[in-house]
Amino acid sequence: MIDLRSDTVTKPTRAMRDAMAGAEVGDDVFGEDPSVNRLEEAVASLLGKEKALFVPSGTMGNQICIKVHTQPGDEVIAEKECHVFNYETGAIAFLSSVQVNTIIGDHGVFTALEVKKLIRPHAYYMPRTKLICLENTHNRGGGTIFPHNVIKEMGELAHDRSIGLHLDGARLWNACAVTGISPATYASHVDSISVCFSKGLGAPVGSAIAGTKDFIDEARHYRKIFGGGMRQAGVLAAGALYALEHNRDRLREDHEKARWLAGELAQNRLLDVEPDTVQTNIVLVGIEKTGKDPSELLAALRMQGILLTPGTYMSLRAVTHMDVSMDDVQNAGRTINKVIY
Ligand code: TLP
Repeated sequence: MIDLRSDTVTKPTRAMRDAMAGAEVGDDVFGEDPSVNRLEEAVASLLGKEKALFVPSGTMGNQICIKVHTQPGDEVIAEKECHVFNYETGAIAFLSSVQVNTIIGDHGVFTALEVKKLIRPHAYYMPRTKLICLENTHNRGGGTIFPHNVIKEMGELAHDRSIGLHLDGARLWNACAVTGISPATYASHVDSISVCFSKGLGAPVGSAIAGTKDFIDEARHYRKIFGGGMRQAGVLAAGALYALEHNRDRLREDHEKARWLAGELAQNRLLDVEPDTVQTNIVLVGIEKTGKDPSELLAALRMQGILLTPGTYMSLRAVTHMDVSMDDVQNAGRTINKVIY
């Protein structure tokens, strides 16, 4: 099987497993796990924030941040296709009891002016706009890099209006690998940020959030409420540290594979692929002209050993990662073009 469903499917390498097996551990609910502490310090420093917190998943990281920023009944401005709105099982309503005011972006990207238009005036009968959420790279946008200057403008707007700004940076590393902009520079414009180790970086489990000391102290409280207080989590933190140290530079290879795949599939007259929009490791493949449902095509491709997921409306998604080689991706591309003709 050539598994292009997600960059979450990667398995830890021998060297990563060795690092995990040898990790020093302690009880992290008491703050006594040296490996977790080391990871949190490394992430805070990499992101230029006062403090960071290790969490079990990207979803928990985002949802804790939303919880800390808001009160029930508040409003969050987010892009219509973003992860916190589409793929976190309604947690934003379930856990924080807030509502989302959405913007339709261009491949997930929107401007500060569009946000400005949605910020509620102070009126007792209106919800309070408390948070703006960004996603970089943008998953359903096709791995799009949110432009740094726009994030900076968002930061200025949020600051002026006393609104929080959160960045879902599950794949921030991919953006940094392309733009050369440091994680700390991106993070400097936002109040809170989540990053993942278990996507392109190849760790088996784990994400982190970062912000001010006060923000993270509050976040630690909610992590426990949400059931994310882990004990000897140093085994996982060691995998995450290994991933951070060894697997960020190689993300460029995943981007090259995605570009190759997009170019190959763009030659298929039944598929809509925009190779110019493929900036990182995600390829969205429009299938409207095939006249078939995503599920039908996914099943046909599975029979030929290719695994993809549904993308946005009438599209499939392919994600490249460290466990598929360029050869695998080339085989997958040619096979997809044979199956869909
Ligand atoms: N995304 C997964 C699925 O949930 C769609 C994937 O396969 O891409 N933010 C972003 C931008 C993400 O893409 C994801 C995972 C998360 C947050 C959540 O991370 P986890 O799965 O660790 O909760």
